[in-house]
Amino acid sequence: MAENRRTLKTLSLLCQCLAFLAAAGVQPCCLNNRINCTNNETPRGKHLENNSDVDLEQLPTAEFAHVSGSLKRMKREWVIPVINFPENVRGPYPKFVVKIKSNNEKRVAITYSITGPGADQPPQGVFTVDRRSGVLSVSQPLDRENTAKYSLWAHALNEGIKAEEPMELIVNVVDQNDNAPEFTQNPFYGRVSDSADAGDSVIKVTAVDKDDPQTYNAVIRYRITAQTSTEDMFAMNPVSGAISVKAGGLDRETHPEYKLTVEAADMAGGGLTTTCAVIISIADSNDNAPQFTVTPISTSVQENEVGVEVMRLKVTDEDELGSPNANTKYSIIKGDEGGDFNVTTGSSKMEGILKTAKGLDFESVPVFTLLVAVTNEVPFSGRASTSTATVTVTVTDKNEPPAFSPAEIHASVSEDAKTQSSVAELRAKDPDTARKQSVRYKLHNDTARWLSIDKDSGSVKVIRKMDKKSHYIKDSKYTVLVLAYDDDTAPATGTGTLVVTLSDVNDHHPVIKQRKAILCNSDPFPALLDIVDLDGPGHAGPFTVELQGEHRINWTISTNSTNDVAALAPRRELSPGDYNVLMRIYDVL
Ligand SMILES: *[C@@H]1O[C@H](CO)[C@@H](O)[C@H](O)[C@H]1NC(C)=O
Ligand SMILES: *[C@@H]1O[C@H](CO)[C@@H](O)[C@H](O)[C@H]1NC(C)=O
Ligand SMILES: *[C@@H]1O[C@H](CO)[C@@H](O)[C@H](O)[C@H]1NC(C)=O
Ligand SMILES: *[C@@H]1O[C@H](CO)[C@@H](O)[C@H](O)[C@H]1NC(C)=O
Ligand SMILES: *[C@@H]1O[C@H](CO)[C@@H](O)[C@H](O)[C@H]1NC(C)=O
Ligand SMILES: *[C@@H]1O[C@H](CO)[C@@H](O)[C@H](O)[C@H]1NC(C)=O
Ligand SMILES: [Ca+2]
Repeated sequence: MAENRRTLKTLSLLCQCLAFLAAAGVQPCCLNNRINCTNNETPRGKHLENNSDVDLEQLPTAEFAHVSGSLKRMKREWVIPVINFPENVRGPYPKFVVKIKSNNEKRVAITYSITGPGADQPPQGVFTVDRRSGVLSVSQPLDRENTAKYSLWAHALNEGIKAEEPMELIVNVVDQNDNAPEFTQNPFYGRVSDSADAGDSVIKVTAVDKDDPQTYNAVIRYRITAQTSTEDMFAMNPVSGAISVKAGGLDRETHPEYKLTVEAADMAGGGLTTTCAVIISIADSNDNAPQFTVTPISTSVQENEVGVEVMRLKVTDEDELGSPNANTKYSIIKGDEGGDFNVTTGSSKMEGILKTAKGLDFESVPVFTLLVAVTNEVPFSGRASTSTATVTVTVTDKNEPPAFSPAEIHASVSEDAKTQSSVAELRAKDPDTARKQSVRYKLHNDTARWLSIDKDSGSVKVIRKMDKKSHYIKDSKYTVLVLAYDDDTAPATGTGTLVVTLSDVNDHHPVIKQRKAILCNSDPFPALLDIVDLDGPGHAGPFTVELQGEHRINWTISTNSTNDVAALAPRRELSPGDYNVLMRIYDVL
């Protein structure tokens, strides 16, 4: 019973102590950047030069729990009072923190000590205890940003023997606003298109504050303090630090860059401040259409020239040169229905090169009127109207050569053709209808000198016997290049090919090779007679063989359409002896 009562008493004492500590806890008195405060209203923080001016009995006290009964149970119920002590307290030091006290103090001589980081472990000696009085003091200003909390163990000894269970003392370092916000970088670089609208975000800046995030010491608000332009083009969200476009109308062409000064202030805007630069570059957008420098434009081009440069169309663009907003593309939107022209972009990207895609024909279209449009590589972002140029292309006439149609003329001549016999009538047409010209003809490589041509009419004749066995003949053909030229001062010449096929003449008789044949008189195998004809195909086999007159009585003959062979056989059994058989052979069927 006595034990219980004592425990209760101790607990109630503890509760008083807790309440007292809470009341005496030093509040963060140093708001708004005032870090020179000392608190003279409560003993905590009082300078302890000597103990004589302090009434020890009236100091806030942390009492050891009385050890009795189950230690475990005690420990669980043991609530450690937290001692709040502000950082940056102005000297002189040491300063009083709390008095530790054992209930056995009255009965026996107690000596006090503290252990733990800040006492006997690094940072050593921040806290010290008077071994006789139990007065715990701090020896130097505390820095919350360095150590926000100290855990010390208080010990009470009687003649070197533990008189109490060690008590844990937590010293919470109370934050003072001793750190200004810091921007995470300086300057910040932002970029926004010059076509951005009001409200479009540009960049978000961030500042951090080392002070206690649980207090206003670390609550940051942002604002823009200066903008380069006369008009305020940007707005800032005070809480997030996001910068956005305040009003449209940014123009890279006049203001390629803006410089802002932004401020971060803690105490939710009323405390310590830091500034930082924000450089915002205005990105180009395609808000200017490229323009042709001259319009309309006239030029001329020679007919029949493919891929020849007709002209270069120069353009200007106010957007950022070299970017897709200024680089150009071209198209012919009118006047080139036949696909005679082609416009490509020059290497500078600021000119269009008009070329002929086909050979132009002066005789069919002497003048083209083209409408060429220019755009950028990317679409226009705003309202920009496409610039066009009218290009008048005059086709200049050129002396064109007469042309053979078809270019290869085939003719056939008998190999024994008489001189002056006609071979072919050549005709070449002159396309220069706009000029009065007459066409002349010429043989180019009649190397064998067999032919003649009439200069005016183009009539080709044989002038010498053509020899089929000549080395000029290839595959029975004699090939000669023929020329047609006009009577221009600078004549134009067209060429054609005359292919003369020498046709064969039937100047050989077919003959039977065998003059004698022997047959059996009874049931004989026919005598096979070979037929020979020295003419070429067309004038040789297949052959027709006919028996003559009375020879048909005793004999029969047949020919084979595929073989040059005649089969002679007796009609009946003949008496042995010599027989003359008369037959006629034709080299036509
Ligand atoms: C802090 O110090 C300044 C100048 O020494 C003084 O004017 C001010 O009153 C002091 N503040 C407090 C709370 O003591
Ligand atoms: C400290 O104590 C001594 C006497 O022990 C006394 O002379 C001195 O004035 C005291 N100092 C202060 C600041 O009270
Ligand atoms: C124009 O010429 C260029 C290059 O010679 C070619 O790549 C392109 O396809 C041509 N365009 C037309 C429409 O012929
Ligand atoms: C004439 O020239 C053409 C083309 O080179 C050739 O094929 C032909 O055999 C030539 N004719 C003669 C007779 O050399
Ligand atoms: C003709 O040819 C056919 C087949 O090629 C052959 O059967 C026949 O005997 C031949 N006649 C003569 C008369 O050679
Ligand atoms: C036909 O054959 C018979 C009998 O061998 C002979 O008498 C006769 O002279 C022959 N006729 C001819 C025209 O050879
Ligand atoms: Ca542009």
